[in-house]
Amino acid sequence: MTSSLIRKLAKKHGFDACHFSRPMIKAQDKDALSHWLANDYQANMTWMAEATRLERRKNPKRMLDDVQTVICLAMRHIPPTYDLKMAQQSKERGVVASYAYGLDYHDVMKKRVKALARDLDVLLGEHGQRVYVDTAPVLEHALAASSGLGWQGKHSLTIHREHGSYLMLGEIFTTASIEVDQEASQHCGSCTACLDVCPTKAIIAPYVVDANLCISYLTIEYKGVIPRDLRSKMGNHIYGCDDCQMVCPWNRKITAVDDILMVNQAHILPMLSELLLLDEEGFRQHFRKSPVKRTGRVAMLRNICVSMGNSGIADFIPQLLIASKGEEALIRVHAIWAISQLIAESSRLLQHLENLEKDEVNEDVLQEIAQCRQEAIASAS
Ligand code: B12
Ligand code: SF4
Ligand code: SF4
Repeated sequence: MTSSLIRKLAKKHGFDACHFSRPMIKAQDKDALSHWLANDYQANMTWMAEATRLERRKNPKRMLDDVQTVICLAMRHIPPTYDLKMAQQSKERGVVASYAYGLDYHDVMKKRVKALARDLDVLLGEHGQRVYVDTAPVLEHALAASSGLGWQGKHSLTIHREHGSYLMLGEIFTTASIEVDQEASQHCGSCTACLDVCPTKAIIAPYVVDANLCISYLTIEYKGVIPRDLRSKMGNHIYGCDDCQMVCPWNRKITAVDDILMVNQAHILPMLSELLLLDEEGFRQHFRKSPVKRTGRVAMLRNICVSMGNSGIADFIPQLLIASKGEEALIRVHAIWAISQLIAESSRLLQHLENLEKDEVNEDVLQEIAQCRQEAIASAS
């Protein structure tokens, strides 16, 4: 009874799914999380391995005294507006993950979850509650699966039977005891489309993603020099990656979605050459209210250089030469790599590298120049 009233309220607040679970994580999920961390699949996201946060992820009861129920919520976002082939062929453009086409979902979703929580205060009377969206130490997929919201696909994301996986998840933990739903059943079957398509083979086994290899991690969370062997596999992804979701059969039949994140057309397949021109102020303005702003200009321009390097478009070279002499070493490293990918003639490339080396003092940049030189010499002989 209470659950159906809450479901109605959730719908009123714009949620596409609302399910209920006890605050419990199964032993196999706890073990899988420990195994994931033991293998360093969390990459530089060291917060994931912090003892207190880990303990909370494994024991949701630690999140709120006397918590009885977890209300699992999902909101859909507009899926990619192109198919994989079209995205890959748009070489002069960068691919931005569809959840980032518009406003930052954290802001939009948190407001809605809080509004729903206020209604619950009225409906449930005296009770304790806390709301979470993404960043809290909550094992969202495991709770979503046990609440029946959706199963965890082999790409590790939660799939809703009708709405697919282009979802944002959030939870309300409450001390009220509400009847719970049945656990979701698995519907991946023998499909392996996501594992097969992943450009960097980051889905190292069904249900397990090594963040070190995932383009989403490399382009958004990671702020350093991108490993050389991964750069060419990144194609024209400049912010996040939807490839494993784009091939998923469960995303084929999804119905039209309300534009709750207010898509900004400028963020769909933007021109690489325009983005590389952005200075700090221009970047802030361009990505105001977008999740992209969290990644910062330097990391974003790094990603743009990599995409330019993978484009095969020689017209990018003059712009990259300017970037290779810019202020930020991180951008210089990737601009130089990109130049080395686009200049086929070794003698010309070696000349550029020699010029760039003259005034360079940064170790990472010098190392990049040395590696590009070695490769140019090897390809000439
Ligand atoms: C860290 C993180 C990342 C990392 C690591 C991703 C990962 N797969 O672990 C990086 C930066 C790579 C990332 C990328 C993305 N993320 Co992210 N991310 C998170 C975050 C904060 C934690 C995830 C986590 O705990 N990972 C640790 C691993 C161990 O957990 P797990 O994947 O659930 O692991 C389980 C399985 O391995 C399972 N398992 C193991 N063996 C088996 C066997 C079987 C049979 C089964 C069923 C299960 C199973 O057991 C483990 C424990 O339950 C969550 C939010 C949250 N608080 O949960 C968002 C979240 C998962 N991300 C989200 C999104 C949208 C993305 C991207 C799609 C963004 C993009 N477009 O670029 C990509 C997708 C990449 C991918 N294929 O996973 C959404 C997913 C929405 C959905 N539909 O599920 C979330 C839920 C955020 C949100 N609140 O909406 N993300
Ligand atoms: S988001 Fe991209 S790189 Fe990461 S697992 Fe999916 S397909 Fe692979
Ligand atoms: S692509 Fe296939 S294996 Fe991967 S999540 Fe979708 S149904 Fe499951």
